[in-house]
Amino acid sequence: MNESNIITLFVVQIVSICSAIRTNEGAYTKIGSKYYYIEMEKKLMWSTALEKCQILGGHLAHLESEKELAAISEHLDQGKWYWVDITDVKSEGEYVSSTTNRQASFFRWMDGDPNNKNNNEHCVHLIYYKSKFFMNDLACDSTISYICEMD
Ligand SMILES: [Ca+2]
Ligand SMILES: [Ca+2]
Repeated sequence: MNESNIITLFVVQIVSICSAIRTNEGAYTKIGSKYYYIEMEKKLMWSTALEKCQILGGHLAHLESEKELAAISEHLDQGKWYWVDITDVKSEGEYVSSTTNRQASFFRWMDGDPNNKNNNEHCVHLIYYKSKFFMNDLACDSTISYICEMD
């Protein structure tokens, strides 16, 4: 790598750090008993959101109770969809938490879901429906908002 490439790389990193600071990216907030970062602007595929949360020192949100879902719901934009840490990409119908690598323990599915539409819905997100947020399985390459959680 020559000197100008190194300088370019350096500048790119500085710019991305400044952008992160400006947008408060990765600023975790205590909601209920946990710390979350809710991405309001960027939309990513599930796997990219998973990596992004790791880069930001956490993991995709691991919801464990109705109480946690209700608490985080207060902070979400009802017009947006948000990835959480559940996927059945390895084995259809077996919903695993990517945080624990074990079967997920808490679900609040929307009526009629999970429906694995077109045999291609393996990642779980939150969606506002009528009066509250529910879970739905969605194609993993959909680009939507996401919620990170830090332990
Ligand atoms: Ca599925
Ligand atoms: Ca679905």
